[in-house]
Amino acid sequence: MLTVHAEPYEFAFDPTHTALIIIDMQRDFVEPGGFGEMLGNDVSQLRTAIEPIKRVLAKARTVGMMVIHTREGHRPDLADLPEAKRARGHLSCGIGDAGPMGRILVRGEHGHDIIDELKPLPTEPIIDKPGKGSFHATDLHAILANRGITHLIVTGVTTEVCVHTTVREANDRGYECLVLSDCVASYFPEFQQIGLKMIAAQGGIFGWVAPSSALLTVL
Ligand code: C5J
Repeated sequence: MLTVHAEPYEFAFDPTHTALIIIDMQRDFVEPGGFGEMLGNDVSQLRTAIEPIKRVLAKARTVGMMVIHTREGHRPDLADLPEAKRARGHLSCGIGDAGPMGRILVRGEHGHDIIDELKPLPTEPIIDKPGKGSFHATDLHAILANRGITHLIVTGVTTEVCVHTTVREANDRGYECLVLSDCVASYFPEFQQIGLKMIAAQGGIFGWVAPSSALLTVL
């Protein structure tokens, strides 16, 4: 077992039963000119996570830790897109429409794919998820169970939406989650700060929080 100095207390894990999960590092959320920016968000807030995730990804690959990538998006026929999600925000250009990087949040489109800096290896499962959580309507739980994974190192965007939803889902399924504070990001600095606090509050109600340096030191 290894231990990481974390909030609210030490996070103990066995790397052979731990997976690194990288959530939704997709062009449409992270790159200038994508859907996120089109909605008026400052994508530079999210881009701060790229280099720290790159370092953790390289280390995970070196030590042979399982790596999982996720992408939020929908079938090209949009049959898995709830009307409530499509209509939310009254957007003139929303999910399924032609956006700056192809059809917005549609599988197979340029904007839907993961940024080049964090390109998955062919051996690393990619979970295509229609919702915010990585477990909802996906085979993530089965994939993790088949590999005997009990602990998750959580990275990606955005802290208060897909990261939080995934950590909450994982927590309810019995996984121990360590969220790396510099490897998750939000368009809103106040949500980043409070989102991280909410995870480790009340004795680690959803999990643990630590900077990536604390993990890299023990790996
Ligand atoms: C959002 C996400 N924010 N990946 N998606 O809609 O957090």
